[in-house]
Amino acid sequence: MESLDSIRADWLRQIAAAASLDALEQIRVAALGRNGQVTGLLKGLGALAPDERKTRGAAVNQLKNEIEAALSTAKAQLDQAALGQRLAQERIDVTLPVKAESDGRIHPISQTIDELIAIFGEMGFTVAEGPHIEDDFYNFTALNIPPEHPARQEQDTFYLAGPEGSRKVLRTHTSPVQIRTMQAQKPPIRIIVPGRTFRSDHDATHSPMFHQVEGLVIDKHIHMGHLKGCLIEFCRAFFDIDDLPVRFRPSYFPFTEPSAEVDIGCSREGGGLKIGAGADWLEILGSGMVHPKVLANCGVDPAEYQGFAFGMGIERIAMLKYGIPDLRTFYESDLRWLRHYGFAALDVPSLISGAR
Ligand code: 2NL
Repeated sequence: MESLDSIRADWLRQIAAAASLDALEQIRVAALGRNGQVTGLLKGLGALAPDERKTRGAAVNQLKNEIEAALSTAKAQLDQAALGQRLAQERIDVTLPVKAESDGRIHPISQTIDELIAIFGEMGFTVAEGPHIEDDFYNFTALNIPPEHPARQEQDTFYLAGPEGSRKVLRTHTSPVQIRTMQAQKPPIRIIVPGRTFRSDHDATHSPMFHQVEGLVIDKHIHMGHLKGCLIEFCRAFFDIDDLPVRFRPSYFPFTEPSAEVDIGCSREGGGLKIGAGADWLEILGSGMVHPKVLANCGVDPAEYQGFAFGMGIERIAMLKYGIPDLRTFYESDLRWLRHYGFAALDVPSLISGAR
C-alpha cells in the first residue's frame, strides 16, 4: 500500500503549485470528492481488522484534515491575489478634475446659496434648516404677526389640512427655523437659514415657490452697530465691490424694532442698471433688532439678550449679480438657459478666489 507520507507530500505539492481557483477546485475533487483518492482510503478502512482500522483510521483522517487546511489556505491566498489584481485594474483617481466637456451646470440658485454660505461662514455663521410645512405658531404667532395681518389671509398663504382638523401652512419665510433654533439652543446664536418659501402669488415678478435667506444673531450685547457692520460687509463681499455704497433706511416689520431696509448704490442712467456707482439706490434686504416679544415667545430673556435679524430674496440678488432678467426662467428647467447662466462644477465660491 502506498505510504500516507508520500500521498500527503504529493497533494500538498499539487496544492502549493495550483495557479488558479479552478485548478485548486480540481485538486479538491481529486483528493476529497466522492471518488477522490483520500475518500477512497477512508472507504477502504471498513475492510481492515479492528486494531489496524483504529491506527490507520486516525492517520487517514489526519491526512484529510491537513489537505483541507492546505486547500483553505491556498484558496485564501488566491482570493487575495485576485482582489489585488482587480483593485489595480479598476483603480480610479477621484481627485482628477471634472472633464471640461461635461454638460452639467450648477443652477444659479444653488451657486448663490453657496456664495452666501461662504461669506457668512467667514463671519462665523452656521447654516440651519427646517421643515417647509409649519404651524401657525412658528410661521406667524411667535413672530409677533397679529391675526388680522394681511400675510395671514388666504390669498397670500398656502394653508393645508393638518391631522385631527388642525391647520398647517407652507412657510412664507424661513423665520420659523430661527424660532425653532432659539427654542432649542442657548445664545450665543449665529445662523443663516437659506431655503424654499411659498406664497400664493404668481405673476412676472412673483413665483409661488421662491428662495430666501434669513440671518439671526443673538448674544448679550448685540446692538445696531453689529447689524450695520455685518450687512455692509456682506453687501460688499457678495457684489465684490470694496467701496460699494450701502444705506440703511428706517422701515417696519412686526418682528423687529427698530427695522431698517438696506439699499446699495447704483446708477440707472441710459436705461441699464449698474451696481456700485451713481446717484440711485437699490433695495437689497430687510433687517432689524429682534423684537423683545419675539425673543420672549421663544424662551429667550429680552432683559439678558438682544440680537439682530435680516432677510432677503435669493432670486432677486442672483438676478442682480448675474444679470438674469426674468424670474420665471429660474424654474423652467431650460437646458439652454442653464448652459448660459449656470456654473461649472469647480467654480466653487470662496473668499480667496472671489465669491463668484
Ligand atoms: C425681507 C425682510 C426680514 C427678519 C426678516 C426675523 C426673524 C426672526 C426674528 C426677527 Cl426669528 N426677524 N427675520 C427680520 C427683518 C427682515 O426680512 O425683506 N425679507 C425678504
